[in-house]
Order: sequence, then structure tokens, then C-alpha cells
Amino acid sequence: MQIKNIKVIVTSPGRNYVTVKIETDEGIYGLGDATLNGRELSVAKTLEEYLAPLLIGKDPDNIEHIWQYLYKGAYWRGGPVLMTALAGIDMALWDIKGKVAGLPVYSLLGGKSRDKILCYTHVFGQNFQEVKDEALEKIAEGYKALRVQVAIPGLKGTYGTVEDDARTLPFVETWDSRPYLNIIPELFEFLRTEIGDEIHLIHDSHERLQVSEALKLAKELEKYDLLFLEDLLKPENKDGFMQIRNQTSTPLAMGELFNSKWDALLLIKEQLIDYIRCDLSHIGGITEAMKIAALAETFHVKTAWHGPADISPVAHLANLHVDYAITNFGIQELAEFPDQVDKVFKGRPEFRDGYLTIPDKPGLGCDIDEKAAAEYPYKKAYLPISESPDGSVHEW
Ligand code: GCO
Ligand code: MG
Repeated sequence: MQIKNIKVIVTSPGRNYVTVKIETDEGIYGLGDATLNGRELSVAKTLEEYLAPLLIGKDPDNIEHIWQYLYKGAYWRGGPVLMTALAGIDMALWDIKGKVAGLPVYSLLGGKSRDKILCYTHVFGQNFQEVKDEALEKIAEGYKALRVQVAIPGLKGTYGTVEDDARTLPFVETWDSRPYLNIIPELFEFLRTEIGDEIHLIHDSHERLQVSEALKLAKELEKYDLLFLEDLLKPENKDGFMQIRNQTSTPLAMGELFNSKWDALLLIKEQLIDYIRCDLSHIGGITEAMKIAALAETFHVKTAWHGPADISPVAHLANLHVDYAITNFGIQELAEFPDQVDKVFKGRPEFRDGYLTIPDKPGLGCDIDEKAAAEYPYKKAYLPISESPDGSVHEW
């Protein structure tokens, strides 16, 4: 079997997605997700101009070889653009391999370690009451784990609480750690009192804190028994976790901005986190995820792969195939997609009673309706940026 053609499909059914379609001379094709929110076309161009021509005529069976060829073959390696492009190719190759074998990808990865995949979704509000109301709705839908975020009074916009924050020019939020650090423990006190202890709670600090701030927050949240506290520090400050880890019992998670196993290495081998939560679309796909999962297993770290709505159903399915296969799975993030997504992408994880499953189909289990995709043309949209009160740029 040979790779005959590579299509890069950019579509915007509610938000932008970049999909790689690898076609073979035997008529079988595979799909991969190569979406990098806010920088989509840089990845699409990389795929079309540089990677696609290298793949024509290659045997799609040799995934590791192709992966290394694209990773090392550019000389320039790593980074979100190249690793997202590589992820799109990698997932599409796994999809083809599954279709050729007539087996779901998890079966090729070793088979099922579990029957269903525990997941969490996002809950947010402008005030505590709104967060509680939404949390109760999600609990009624069956969720057993929720990530909760609340707007910080006095600040313009807060990560995780602004609807439709992707704009033609970046929406500018303000950030100040002090009011944030005051209000978050109060939110958890309120939620534990109002909705009880049974539900798993998660909170995302989105890489915005200094070490001392992060430690203070982690310590104050101990009594609210979080499943984990996410992304306390910026990815450039991995050493900072050494100062936090031994002083708090709050479980820690990190990794959505990582692009490789080497980005994750220190946190895993020093056991500085409990959950590694890389984004399969940004680390080169399933191949790298399996390596990171094995590394994490060695050091007793669990997985919680990134699963926002800004990666496509193809990536969400890829997450699940890995979640099924590995032994050190922790939990899976599942953000809700815009409604139009189902018009373009046929197949995605199924939710029931707090858990996800995937349809038993060969490959990844997703198809794309290219005609429908063409009805939703790309619309440039930036993520927000964040400013400190003095106008300097802060982590979003
Ligand atoms: C999460 C993430 C996302 C990112 C988004 C950026 O935990 O799901 O933090 O919400 O902000 O993926 O594009
Ligand atoms: Mg996050």
C-alpha cells in the first residue's frame, strides 16, 4: 500500500479545525487532527507545502519510521506548529492501520484496559450561584467530575468564564493574582457546602501564577479534596514545581502546552505531578502519547489528556483509543463542541452517565463530510490575551 494523496481540510463549524486526510492507492484513507487554535493556517501551510510532498509513495504501515522521518528530517524540530502538523499525519496513519486490520486503534495499541472512560467537563459562571447552577445541571446529566472556573470581580474577563472568547482581534482580559487567590478557595468552600463531597472537582490556573502564589492556592484548596489543580505555573517554570510538590497534598496536573516527551520528562521523572495532560494534537499524535504514557506509568503518574473543544472529534477519539489501552489512565477532559460540528465530523466519543465510550469501528471511528466542511469556511479567530493592571502582558 502506498500513500497517494494528502488533503488538508480547513473548516469552521462553530470554530476552526484543520484535518489531515491521507489517501492510499487502495482506496483506504485516514483522518488526523492538526488544529492549533489561533494559528491554524501556519499548520495547514506546513502540511501542504512541506510534509505532504515527502509522503507520496510511502508505505503508511510504517508509522514510527514516517514519524521520525518528519520529526528529524526537517532538522528544525519540535514546537507547536511542527508537532501539530506531525500529529495530524500520525493520527491519520493510525486510522489507516486500523482500517486495514479491520480493528479499532485501541486494539492495535494492546486492547482495552477498561470498559469505559471517566471524563470531566467545564463549568463556569460570573458568580458562585451561576457556577453552582451549572454544576447541578451537569451532575444531573451524569457527570462525576467537573472543572470549575469563576469570573474574578473587578477583572475584565477571566480565563474559562468568557463565552466565545475567540475574536477577529484578541479580546483583552485583565489579570491580578490577589483577587483570584482570595476568591478561588471561597468558591470551593461554597461548592463543597452546596453540592457535597461526592463529585470530583478540578480547577485550572492556566499557567498564570508565581511559585509562592501557586503554593498558597494549593495549600488552601487541600481541604476541598480536588481531583487535581491544573497548570499552576508557566511551562518555562518546571523547576518551580519542586518547591510546591513537597509542601502540599493537593494533586497537581500539567502539560497542555507541552510538545514532546522531553517537555514532560522532568515533571514525570521527579514525580512532581499526579497527572500529565498533554494534547495529542500538539505532541505529534498517538505515537508520542503512548511513549509519554509509558514514561508516566514508570513514575506512577496518571494521564488526563487535554480535550478542549478547539481540537476536533478526530483528536478526541484519538484520546479515547489511548485511554482505553494504557493502564495509567486517570481521567479524560471533554469540552462541549459547537452544534454544527456534527454536520462535518461523523463520529465522536459517546457520553453516558459520566463515562465515554467509542463506537466499535475500524480505525479511529470518525469520518468527515467534505461538502459540509466547505460550507463552513475558515474564519480567523485569536485567543484572548491578558494584561496586568499596569498594561503589561501577562500569561492568559
Ligand atoms: C483546558 C485548556 C483550554 C485552553 C484552550 C486554548 O484545560 O481545556 O486550558 O481551555 O485554554 O485549549 O486553545
Ligand atoms: Mg487547561
